[in-house]
Amino acid sequence: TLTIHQQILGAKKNGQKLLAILLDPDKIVWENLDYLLLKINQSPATHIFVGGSIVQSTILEDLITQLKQKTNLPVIIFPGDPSQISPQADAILFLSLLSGRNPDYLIEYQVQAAPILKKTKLEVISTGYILIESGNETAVARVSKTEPLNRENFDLALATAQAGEMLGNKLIYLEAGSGAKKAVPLEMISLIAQNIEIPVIVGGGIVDLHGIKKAYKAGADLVVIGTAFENDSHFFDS
Ligand code: 1GP
Repeated sequence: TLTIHQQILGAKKNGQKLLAILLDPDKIVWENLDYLLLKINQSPATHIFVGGSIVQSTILEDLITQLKQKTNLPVIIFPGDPSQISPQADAILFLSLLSGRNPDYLIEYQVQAAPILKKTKLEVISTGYILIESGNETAVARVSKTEPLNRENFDLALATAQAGEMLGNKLIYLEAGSGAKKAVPLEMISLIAQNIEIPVIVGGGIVDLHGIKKAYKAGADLVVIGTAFENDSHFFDS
């Protein structure tokens, strides 16, 4: 069977667009979980991302258990720090925050996480994580104490993505931040998607189905929806 990374590459090759629902364990209303899972199963989502800037590990574990029992979608950890590792997930985005200059998020947390990950069977998917200015301070910027890239500096964003690819990352994640006022600029997505080979994930501040479609059209291979679905479990109904 194919790894999740191979499936993403295959989808890109076939022009099939992917969609991840991001669940932050801290924001789950547990009484409504079964209904939420039903809505996820009815949605066009192809992946579930689980994580957040600050999450208690037991809650992460509980959520992943439920997801593995009640959906068939691959569950991928999208960690805010090395405590967010659960062997029950299918894979983890092994992020390096390339837009920032905080060594903790560039390499220190990865060093801490490596021996823990070695003891699990999790598929580790190295991902160049690039935070783009979004018109408001987002949790990623606050918690990582890094500056996002200027949303008008396309050259810098492209060079950062290309450096991420040359470093051997398997994916590039263009992130406006959860609850971003402005999503990643479409022209920036398109410039980067055309000038790297690896798949491009785009998320942050996408609040309607039209926004998803536009990101795909610009060249996103996988779009992440967090807040919009969190606020409205009928988001994907139409
Ligand atoms: C955040 O990209 C994700 O890491 C999703 O952002 O919550 O704004 O959809 P939203």
